[in-house]
Amino acid sequence: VDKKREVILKKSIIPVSQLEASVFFSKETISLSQNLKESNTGIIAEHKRRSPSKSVINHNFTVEEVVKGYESAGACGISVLTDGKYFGGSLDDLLLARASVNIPLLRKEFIVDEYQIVEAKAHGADLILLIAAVLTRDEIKSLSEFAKSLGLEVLLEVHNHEELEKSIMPTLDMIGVNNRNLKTFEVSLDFSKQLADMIPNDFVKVSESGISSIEAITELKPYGYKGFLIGENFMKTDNAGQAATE
Ligand code: IGP
Repeated sequence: VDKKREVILKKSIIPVSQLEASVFFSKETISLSQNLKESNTGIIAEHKRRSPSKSVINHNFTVEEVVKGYESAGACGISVLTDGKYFGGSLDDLLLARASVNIPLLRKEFIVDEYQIVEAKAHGADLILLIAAVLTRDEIKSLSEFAKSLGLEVLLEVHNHEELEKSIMPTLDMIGVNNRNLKTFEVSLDFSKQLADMIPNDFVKVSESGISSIEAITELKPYGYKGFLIGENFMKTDNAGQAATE
């Protein structure tokens, strides 16, 4: 509800036509799903200053330093949180990241409106996140179709069987299982393990959140996971990029 109000306000401040005039809007996007298929590490590293479950994670580095570190460490892609209220991020973070690296960028946001997808593209994103927990099947369909029409890939996030079942459709590229329950903050890799078999093979499988060791990745790979979205574990170190190489 908050996001919808935010979007309505912003729409009247920056019109779509202005976003469409941005240099990035007409730039060709880079495919994260392709990178993940070809990679044997599959790391998607996240820029995350703070979170509702952890408050401050790290404030010692600029976005540019963090994302350049991730890129040189060999990440397949980078997730940039643009939500301000809960994560302290912004679209400026996405823009700065775009100006710093050449690997695929995910706009990490609670997307509820096409306008946010236009914003994502205009600020240099290559893909967007859609969260099944906050969208109906019809919304997932129209938002993913719209993203695809702009050349953006779509990562759909699920946390349980029902969310997965209602969401399967050909306009998605990757399906991510969030190991963190967004309501209780409980984290367990079992969520990824339990849902793995139900994700059709046409989608690249991504495991998100709570991944803090190589062992976790080794454990998840046999379930078919190709992508591993890691935020806090990299951000909390003194050298986020270095952590991504280890
Ligand atoms: C990263 P972690 O536990 O490595 O910091 O998690 C990422 O998965 C998490 O930030 C996330 C998220 C989200 C944030 C997953 N889904 C939806 C905001 C909205």
